[in-house]
Amino acid sequence: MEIIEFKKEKISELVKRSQIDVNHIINDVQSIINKVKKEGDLALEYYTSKFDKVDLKNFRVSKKEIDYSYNNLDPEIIESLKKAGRNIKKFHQRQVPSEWSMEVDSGIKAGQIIRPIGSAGCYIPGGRAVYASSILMTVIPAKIAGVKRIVCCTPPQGDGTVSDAVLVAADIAGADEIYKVGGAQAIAALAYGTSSIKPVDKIVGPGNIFVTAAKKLVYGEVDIDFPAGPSEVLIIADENSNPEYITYDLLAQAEHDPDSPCVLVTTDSSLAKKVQEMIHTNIKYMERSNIIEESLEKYGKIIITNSLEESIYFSNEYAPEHLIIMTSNPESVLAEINNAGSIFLGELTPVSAGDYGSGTNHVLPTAGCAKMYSGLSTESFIKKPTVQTISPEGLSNLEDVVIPLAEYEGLYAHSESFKRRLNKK
Ligand code: HSO
Ligand code: ZN
Repeated sequence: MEIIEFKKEKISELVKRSQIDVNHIINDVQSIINKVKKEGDLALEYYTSKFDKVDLKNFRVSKKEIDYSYNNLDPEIIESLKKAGRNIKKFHQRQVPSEWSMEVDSGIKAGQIIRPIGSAGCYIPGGRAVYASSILMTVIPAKIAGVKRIVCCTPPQGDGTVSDAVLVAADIAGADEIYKVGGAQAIAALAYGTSSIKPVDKIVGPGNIFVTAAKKLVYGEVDIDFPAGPSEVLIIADENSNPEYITYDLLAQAEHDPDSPCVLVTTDSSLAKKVQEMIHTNIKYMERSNIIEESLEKYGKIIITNSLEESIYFSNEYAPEHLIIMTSNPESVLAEINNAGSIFLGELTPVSAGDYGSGTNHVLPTAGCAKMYSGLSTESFIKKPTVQTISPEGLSNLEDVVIPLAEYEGLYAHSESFKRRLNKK
């Protein structure tokens, strides 16, 4: 991991990391989507055989398969999933927004109600790890929001099954349907429907670049959450921070993906050197040392700043998915933070706590998207229609607004619909 002196002029260079640039694959992904749209299940069979190397005719996971997974899975893991599920549920219950109503002006009553979307599709990646925790993170908020139909899609393993932990997590979280379909073809099926998978209103969850590209292409036909690419972390540290904790927090994020960016920003150059050495010494003992080496080589950085203010400035420009504030007074730094997906305060708060079970969501915006998106939450599955009632007094109150503006816009039926009521009051 290289150590770099912070220079404000170089900020755009310094915040660069794996972009969610889907342009080079967009045509291929569009043709996958078109084929699924046209041929439905037959296209799903074709792509599952081509990409997942397994021939499936039936994509739906049966009750029998779920029961089998409960029997097959280590009881300790089942208990961990249940405990994580309880915390995630508690946290997301608190996120349910309230309905409200107010008097905007005399006789003009207006407010907001909350309604869940009708159906949600939760995508769970296969590939480099078994993301059972991601099932909890996507399904539980949808359930709490009141979504009636929650569908999960995940690629089948080589033997045509789905990992036991994923199925048990889906059951604990309350998923209604689970399908063994992955990649862009799963996103197309969720967006447009096939004879075995009915379409959904919104697709959420992390995925590889093909999934991200497909989500971008179907957006508008259905809603999506946001582009969620390789996991990333930025740590703000000072001379009192613990180099060992920092080292393992960086390694933990780097083991996700060879494109995972991991950054330490500190005012203390001796801490920087210690972390650099510790990473170097420990990397070879890690299970996933190949992935870690590649990601740290490509996007790992230790940045030395001249002040805490500069560290904060850099962090806000970087807009990391996960931000750990490990300085002496993390709360005061937090007050200055604008852009981050999820924030971890103090040296005893690792990202792994949020990844699995402190209750917060781990589906978060990456690649700088924390500048404009928040992570997945109960509100991601809730719509907020507005409601109003106008009384005779409200009509008079609005007369000098609606009629002149409607007529100025040349919309005389608008002004007429208002006038008719004025005359009746
Ligand atoms: N850090 C990942 C979530 C995860 N970690 C799942 C372990 N399992 C993205 O926030
Ligand atoms: Zn993680």
